[in-house]
Amino acid sequence: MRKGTFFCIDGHTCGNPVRLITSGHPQLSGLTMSDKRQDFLKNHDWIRQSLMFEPRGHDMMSGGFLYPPTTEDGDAAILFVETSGCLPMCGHGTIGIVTFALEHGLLHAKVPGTLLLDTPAGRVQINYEMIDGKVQWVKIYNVPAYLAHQSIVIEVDELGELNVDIAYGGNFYIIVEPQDNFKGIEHLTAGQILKYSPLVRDAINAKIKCTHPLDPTVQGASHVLWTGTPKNANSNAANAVFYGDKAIDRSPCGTGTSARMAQLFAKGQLAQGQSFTHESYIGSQFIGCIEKVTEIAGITAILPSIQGWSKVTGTSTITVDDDDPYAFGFQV
Ligand code: PYC
Repeated sequence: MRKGTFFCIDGHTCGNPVRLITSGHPQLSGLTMSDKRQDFLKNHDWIRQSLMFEPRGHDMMSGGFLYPPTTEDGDAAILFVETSGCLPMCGHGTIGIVTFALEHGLLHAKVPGTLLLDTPAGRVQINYEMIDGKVQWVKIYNVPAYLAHQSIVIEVDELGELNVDIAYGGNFYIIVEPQDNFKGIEHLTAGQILKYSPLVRDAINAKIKCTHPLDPTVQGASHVLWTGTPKNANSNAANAVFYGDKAIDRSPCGTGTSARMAQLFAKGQLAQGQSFTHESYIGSQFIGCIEKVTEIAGITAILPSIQGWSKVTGTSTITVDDDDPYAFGFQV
């Protein structure tokens, strides 16, 4: 029996995959996107597993659904899906979803060039430029980002002692900067990043409980952001972001760039209004900026912006049948 049929627009944001699923949306209960995220995870997670895991997806697969706005002035809402679950916020996913939806006539801005989107992490504003039906760039004014914990020492097999910070930029990021036992991403292979990152994540989550002060459903340090020397002369910094169980972000990571700017701001190394060109593991770039300084629940935070681009690579109709032993995918 047919369990589901999903029309998808596939593409990438600065190299990292984005799958916008435009049909087969489950009806979600709840008033906010955070509530709806919980409902999706509890009652409809098979859709994510089917569309993100092999054989219909792969380790890096990431995407989302557009929903009607949950606020009066919103233009639309996004539910993010990826191999690790449903992220509260995803920067590269938002840039891709907005680009694909605008180019396919699925999103209409009340004010041309501007969109207000509701995400599980909160409201984000989008600015974009469209020429001859093609979106040239998308800029996200992201949710508040802040440095959550500083200088935590962990012990990691093979590497030894590491001193790390944790910052929030829509997800909680463990930030590893060059130090005695880690010389920078240019000194690690992709295989080593995939091997050490889960060890770093486990060590941190065993030691510290990260919970968002305004939404207790957003918890746990999920991503590991390793820093290093950029390949491009015009980049300010480079990173390799580990997410899920086996993924290194091919884009510079929108929520990771927000978290990194919050960390650098808190340490006095990046100022309000300063532009921050952040490079990914494959050398693609986002332009970040600290737009404003604010506070959430008494914590000093920044309002970051991130700008990048996406390209559509194709469309597909994905079917999920009950008699397929891998209807809900698998992970190796
Ligand atoms: O761009 O925010 C992002 C992101 C999160 C995980 C992968 N990319």
